[in-house]
Amino acid sequence: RGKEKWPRGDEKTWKDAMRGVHSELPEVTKSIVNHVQTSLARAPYNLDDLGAYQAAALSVRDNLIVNWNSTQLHYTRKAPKRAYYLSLEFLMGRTLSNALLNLGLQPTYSTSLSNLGFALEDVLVQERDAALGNGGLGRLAACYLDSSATQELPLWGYGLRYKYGIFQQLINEHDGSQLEAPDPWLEHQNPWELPRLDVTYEIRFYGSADRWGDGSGRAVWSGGQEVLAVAYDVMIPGYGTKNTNNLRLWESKPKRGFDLQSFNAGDYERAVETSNSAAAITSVLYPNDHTVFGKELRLKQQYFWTAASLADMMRRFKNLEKPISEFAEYNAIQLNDTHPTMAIVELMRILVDEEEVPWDQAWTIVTNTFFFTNHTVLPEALEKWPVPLMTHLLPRHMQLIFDINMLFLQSVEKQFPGDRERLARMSLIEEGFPQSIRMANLAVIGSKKVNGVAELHSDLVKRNLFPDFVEFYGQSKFANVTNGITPRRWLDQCNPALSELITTTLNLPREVWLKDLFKLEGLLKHVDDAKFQQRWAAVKRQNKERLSNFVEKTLGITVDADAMFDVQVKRLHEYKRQTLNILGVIHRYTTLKSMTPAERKKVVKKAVFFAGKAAPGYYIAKLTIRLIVNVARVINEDPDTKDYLTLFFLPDYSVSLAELLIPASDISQHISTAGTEASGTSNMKFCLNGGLLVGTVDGANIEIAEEVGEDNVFFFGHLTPDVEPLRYQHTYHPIPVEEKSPALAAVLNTVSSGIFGADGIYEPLLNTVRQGDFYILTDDFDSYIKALEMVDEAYADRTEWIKKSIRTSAKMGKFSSDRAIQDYAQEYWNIESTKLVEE
Ligand code: OAK
Repeated sequence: RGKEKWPRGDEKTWKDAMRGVHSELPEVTKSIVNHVQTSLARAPYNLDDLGAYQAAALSVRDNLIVNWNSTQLHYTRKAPKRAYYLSLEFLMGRTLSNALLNLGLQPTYSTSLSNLGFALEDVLVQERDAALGNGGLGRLAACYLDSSATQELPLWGYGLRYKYGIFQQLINEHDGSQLEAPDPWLEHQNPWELPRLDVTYEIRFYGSADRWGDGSGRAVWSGGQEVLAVAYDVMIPGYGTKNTNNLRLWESKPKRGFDLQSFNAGDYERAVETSNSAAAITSVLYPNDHTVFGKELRLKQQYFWTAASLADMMRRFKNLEKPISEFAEYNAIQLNDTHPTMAIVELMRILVDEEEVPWDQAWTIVTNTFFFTNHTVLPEALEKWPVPLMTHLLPRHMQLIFDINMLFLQSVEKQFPGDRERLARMSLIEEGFPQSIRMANLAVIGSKKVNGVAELHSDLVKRNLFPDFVEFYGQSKFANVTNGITPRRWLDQCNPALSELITTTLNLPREVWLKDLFKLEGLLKHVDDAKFQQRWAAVKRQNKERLSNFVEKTLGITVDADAMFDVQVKRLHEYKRQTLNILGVIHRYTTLKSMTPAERKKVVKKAVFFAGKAAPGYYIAKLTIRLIVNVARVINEDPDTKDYLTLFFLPDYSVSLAELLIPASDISQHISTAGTEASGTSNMKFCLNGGLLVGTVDGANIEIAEEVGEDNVFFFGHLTPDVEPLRYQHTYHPIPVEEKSPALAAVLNTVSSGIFGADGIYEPLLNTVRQGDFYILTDDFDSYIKALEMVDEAYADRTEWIKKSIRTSAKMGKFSSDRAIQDYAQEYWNIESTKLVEE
């Protein structure tokens, strides 16, 4: 560090704090310095940004723990009905900035850190993302935790404490392909969790189940292997309240350090193996999104987590000393997709086998406790577990599933006598070799209500996924809760400049509009105010520069912040059609190439950004990444066009990267084949930050357009009812691409020609379009290109564009996750807010 002065910051502040000469110093400064000295055992002389982060985090954590403790005590004393959100994924991102915002301590920490020689923004980025999720489903769970605490609802999350989160994505410099590296996120200590080494449960696998044989349906399950579940609690602060909720994550451990019996018998290897296999359960998050592989370890994860969570709830319920028949009056359990469906069977097991509740009464309790959300209609995501695997791993649960199924089918038979095909369709067991268990059917029949995540999606759930169940139970069991996002993280934290502008324009404290997002409508009356328009545009410009600086630092390429920023960020999947986007980019590139320099000067400059991970085994998705990266290499080097079009694939998409990208977008793309994207939530985030939307008539895009007006959304493409007939046509009466869309055919040929990489490496990807074209790119391409032309035209009129941007943001009230969580609380769980008050 040469001549730089040490310690950083104000020497007297450091010295006084360390010597205990405290009187004049702010509490926060004392606390940070104290953590540097004691918890970190470090001196100020070599403290770097990471050390400052750790000390600040530990100091903030002290505040959280106090609130968390009081909240939990408050819940225990008041004993309200509680809700539990069971999710295999919680995509939390960073915590320090969120905790500072929610506690209202941002300015204080900023000042104290600055006196100690650190800039808050440099300190915040030292934190590693908690990335215990794949995509939309996991991030939604995180937003709902934020909203439940903010709304002072007694809700806990339950999940797994994976040792490795979602893999880190690297791009192979040589060929542009995706590489995966592990994400050992717990390597540095994690200040946001509280290990509860005393809260443990023994979870059984394998063994045998013996029925009592007395007609009661009861059985005894014994033997097999027992694994220990250990609780880690993550504190979830609410915004503008002291209420601090809990996210309990389970870690698996061998029950004893070693299997002593094998150890003593001289079989050291086997002894260590069982201990490995116990720890393996919570070792890694499965990196597949929307696809199931039927691996035994995944089923182990699901059971381990649901069994530990239910044992925990049961213990808490028993402390209330209420009759077991009242279980559902005190507990509501939300199933985040089918992953936690075994909880239904496990609660039956506890009630019937352990609590000796008669079968019918047990089933009534179960079906009043659970609620089920479906998050996709894609068939490859429908979980089905082989009967032989379930019989081996969870013999008692297999018996219970057969019993539940028999009684259920009897009631179907009663309502629809003699309809065998209906019985076969509705059965929990799918015939085949081997037979398998339909987890979605089990989730439906075991739950009080079933919901989709946007209006269109909820209709498709009823019409395409569960039509027989709608006929059987009636419409009222099936409903909709349109997804939402937390405006705290997705506006105030990621876009402080816009938040500030909104606060001054609305002339309301931000605490007010951040808790009642409909207040944003107040912006509408300023939409024609030229000064306001300028400020709005200046904020967007500033965010674009922030992104440009990041891109320059990470990729070494300069981005012109004058260009229109066009962003598509999400998991790579054929249904999301990143392929359509990259083929559109190539079309724009070849069009530019064919122009004269004078013509080019009239074209709207554009920078296109992609980011997103592909599942490690998803060949076509990985090939798409490779194409994007290699097209970027060609385009960004082309002297004819690089002033007008640049293309970037930003590696390792994450919550934190989203926080940088979203505020910088002018336009974002949500272009799934109609009827395939259940909702989408990043579409809401972009719009909230004043970005406009290019999209298909799909998922929540539709409801966004309803709010902001169709003239502020760039819709294109075929509608949901067209998709099936088109697929039929592709199969039985195919029309060659050349006829359907000459423009697309030309683009495909450009790729085949080898200018982005020879040897036909992209042919398998191109063939998904040329043959079969399941996601109807050939049918949508021309209207997609037209929509992008409309975007160019609209963007050229700067003032009109800014107005569209303001109007869009102003109408996002509906998409706050506060609205969504209140809907669940009132219409599903029947729980009430309970505010923590100081005593
Ligand atoms: C992941 C695995 C299995 C089933 C569904 C998913 C998933 O992430 N679905 C996504 O959920 C989001 C939250 O509801 C929706 O916004 C996305 O449209 C949906 O694809």
